[in-house]
Amino acid sequence: MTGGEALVRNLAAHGTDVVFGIPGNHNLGIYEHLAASSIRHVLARHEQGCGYSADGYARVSGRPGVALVTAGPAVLNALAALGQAYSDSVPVLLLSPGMPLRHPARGNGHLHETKNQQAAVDAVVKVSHRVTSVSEIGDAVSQAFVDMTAGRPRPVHIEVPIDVLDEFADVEIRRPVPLTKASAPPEELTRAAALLAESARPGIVVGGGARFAAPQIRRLAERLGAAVVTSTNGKGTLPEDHSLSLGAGAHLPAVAEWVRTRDVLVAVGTDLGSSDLWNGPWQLDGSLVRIDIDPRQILINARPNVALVSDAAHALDSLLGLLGEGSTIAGSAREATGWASRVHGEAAEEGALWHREIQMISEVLDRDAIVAGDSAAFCYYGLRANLPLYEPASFLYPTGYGTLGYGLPAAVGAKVAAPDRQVVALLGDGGVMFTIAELASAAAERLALPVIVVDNGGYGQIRHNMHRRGYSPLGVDIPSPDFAALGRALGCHGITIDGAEHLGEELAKALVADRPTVLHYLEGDSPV
Ligand SMILES: Cc1ncc(C[n+]2csc(CCOP(=O)(O)OP(=O)(O)O)c2C)c(N)n1
Ligand SMILES: [Mg+2]
Repeated sequence: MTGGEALVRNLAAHGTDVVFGIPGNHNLGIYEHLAASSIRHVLARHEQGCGYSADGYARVSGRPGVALVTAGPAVLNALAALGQAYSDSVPVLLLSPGMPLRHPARGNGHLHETKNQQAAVDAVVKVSHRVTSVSEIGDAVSQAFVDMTAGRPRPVHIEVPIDVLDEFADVEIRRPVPLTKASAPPEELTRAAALLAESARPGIVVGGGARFAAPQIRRLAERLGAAVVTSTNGKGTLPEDHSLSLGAGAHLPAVAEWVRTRDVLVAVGTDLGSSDLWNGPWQLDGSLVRIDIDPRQILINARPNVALVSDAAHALDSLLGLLGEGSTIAGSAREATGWASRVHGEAAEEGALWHREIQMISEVLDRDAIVAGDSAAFCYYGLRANLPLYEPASFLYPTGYGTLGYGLPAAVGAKVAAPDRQVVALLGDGGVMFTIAELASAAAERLALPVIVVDNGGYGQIRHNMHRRGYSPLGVDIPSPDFAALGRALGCHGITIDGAEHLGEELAKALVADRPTVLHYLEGDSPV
């Protein structure tokens, strides 16, 4: 078979059922076989969209998301999305053609020639692998899936030279490599359990790395009577109406104080990064037990007293086993709920301006709803710590890398992965313009996807920061297009909403509509 067929058939053998792509001349040898396969193709309208949709698909399905683009500019267009996936530990596979093996000369003006495409991608992802023969493709796909899923999930790239795509060879279709999950050494687990058994004021911090350990997080919290705070990516891992939930406002001063006063803090699958904590590293007077699949990460930002290099669910199952049945320490649970009301109070103050909007949205959403956001004030000051979510990986947000334009295409990927769950995209008027073309992708797929554009007339946060630095804002006051009309032009429904009172009702309609709906929400008093 050809290199193109080998690639498609090996992907299918590794469980790929959807590809987010854009065809071009150089990847025709892949598309030919994709068309003949059972893999679904979802057309994006810009390669950034391919990458963000694959990211949203991966976060929600728990399986790698695949983006397929052509060479050169198409690959570079996808790089911001790969950077986001890297920073948030999301398994995304970028497939692209590359310059031919028998490239006649450097700089010969070949269509899409990039000085060093593979090196450009390699600088951003875990590994960029340029294969050099058809027979290598099966192993390359297997290795890519191992790189994406064996340890810390990360994006990878496979580049197939254009001439290899059309070359014939005997090919074996590979099966996925069976993987075992890493577990921590028993003596380290015993040390951690001993600390916890003695603890009077335990606490738990949960990141995106705990997304497959939600039942264990809940059991540990209830066993210890420990409150749980999550990072943005961990939001919803413990249902946010649980009495032990402190929510996802890890940056709040009350959370920093709660952390400082824990005698033992268990941090699970979180890098404790400044993009979550905002106000510098936490002060920790007690002991830190850290669980992380990545032995390099486990030392960063806070050095643990006990380091459990392990799959999160494994380590927590072992700790629960060692702690035994026992009953919740009543005093500690009471203390935890006291902290919860303090933290929720601070969060509500910070998000006060959007209180009604958030309440309206919350009333309409099911418990397993998925919300995709962007780097907009409404998302990070409003939704993050104030919109209750109840499932792991239900808040799709560009945390560490902070790229704009993430939310809409990520929501497309999420809705493709989970068509029966409610998915809502919530973005700023500035951010949505970065990937507005993906409305057309969502419309073509007939996705019942509400896209709420919160319009404060420009780059609100940046405007605010310019004011703070004492100069006249430049390049931040942006006259908005008629987003509703723009949505309609791209095949969606579109309405303009002035005032919170209609938001809930319009959102409810959009969630069951026959296509996406742009809800252009004119914000009254913007804080930024
Ligand atoms: C790709 C990218 N380019 C630029 C920025 C810088 N940036 C951060 S927030 C922001 C303003 C976003 O405006 P909007 O989406 O309307 O949200 P608002 O601040 O108004 O709430 C900008 C330009 C970024 N984060 N990502
Ligand atoms: Mg704005």
